[in-house]
Amino acid sequence: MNEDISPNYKPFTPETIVDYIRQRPEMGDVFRPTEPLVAEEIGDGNLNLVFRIWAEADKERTVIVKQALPYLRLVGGDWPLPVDRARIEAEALKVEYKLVPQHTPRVYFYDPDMYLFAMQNLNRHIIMRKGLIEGIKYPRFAEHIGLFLARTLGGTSDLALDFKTKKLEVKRFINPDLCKITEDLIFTEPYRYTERNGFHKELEPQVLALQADEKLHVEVAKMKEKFMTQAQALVHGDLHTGSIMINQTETFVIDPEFAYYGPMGFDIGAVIGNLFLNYAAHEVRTPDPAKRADFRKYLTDTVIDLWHVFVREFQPFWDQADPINMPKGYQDDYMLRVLQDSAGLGACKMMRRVIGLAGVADIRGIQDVHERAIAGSLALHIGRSLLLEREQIHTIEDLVEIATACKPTYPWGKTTLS
Ligand code: SR1
Ligand code: MG
Repeated sequence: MNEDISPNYKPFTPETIVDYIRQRPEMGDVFRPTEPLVAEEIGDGNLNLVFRIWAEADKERTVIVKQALPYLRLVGGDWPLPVDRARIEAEALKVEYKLVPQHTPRVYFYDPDMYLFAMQNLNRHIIMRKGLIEGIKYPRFAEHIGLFLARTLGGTSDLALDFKTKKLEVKRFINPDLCKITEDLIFTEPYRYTERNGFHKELEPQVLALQADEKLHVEVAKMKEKFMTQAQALVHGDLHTGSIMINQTETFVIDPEFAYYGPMGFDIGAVIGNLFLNYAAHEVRTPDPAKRADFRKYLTDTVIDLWHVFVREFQPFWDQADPINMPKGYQDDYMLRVLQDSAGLGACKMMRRVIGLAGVADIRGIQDVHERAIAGSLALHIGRSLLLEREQIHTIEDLVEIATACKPTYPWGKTTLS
């Protein structure tokens, strides 16, 4: 990493952010110049400071300020990270807001000296991962995320942008250090020994088998190459269910600091993979078989529906395509490749969340280690199958069939390990 940080940069605290935000002219519509404001730091992610600020007299007048730290918060000062990622995130949000404002928070401003931006506070929504862990269904999610994916991926691809704009956009969103995190944490470290991996000892036999499976490594390498070389569209880059704020009527996608030009399947696969991580977690989180089957049907119906919405909402990009350059056969082949990429890339994202650094609460939050291993085992089987069998997938129903045929391995019996 080689970056000159602005000499004015300083990380804010809840005390100092209040004066700063009061002085920003862009906040004039939200706050009055001298009124008392309250702030708290609410960042529980892996990377940044996040402040919630509101008017003492009216909690509804509120903003979120997100500031990049020059290191990875999850690990500390030993892992430096470029603060320019705040610019990438703010610019990606602006692109997404133009394409799909109903599912993107509004950005008020970006400050290139402080590497922070202010955005709409989604205070009537919760992180989707938390809701899914509790077994809450979101009936409008498939429609919303299918539309978000189609508009943001189609709308930033060569199907929508002219030859020059597309290349300049690729340049504007070059994001090497955050892409390197993905290359290491998703495509490399889960498949070898490293101290950063975070699986429990109970899962070791299955992890060691994956780490010795050369056939699997070949397919992971193909996915990594795709991630590193295919500048197909502006992808969010980290579209797991922790990057989605939701309620029964609305869905917003947040946190695109990993945005760059990459394969569409990386985002679609992230959503699908995270729904299947939750599916795996309910193996033990919902012991009642009828309730479990019901919630899992919601999850698999969501996977199926979101893909169909994606295809439907992507169609306008094909309707304006040159029929000689891009005949129907090419269009069908393109969509099939996106589907198979979603399976393969989503599978890699599943396996990393079980084996590597930064696991997901769906699985790592299961207290009993034996139960956690069962859920993790199922997630690994689903990931492995989707990756190895992705070329046999021709419809989204094929994908769901492969995933739902998987079962966890129970070789270890009840244990006292903790
Ligand atoms: C080291 S950062 C760990 C993870 O957090 C983000 O959400 C990304 O998924 C990244 O891989
Ligand atoms: Mg994030």
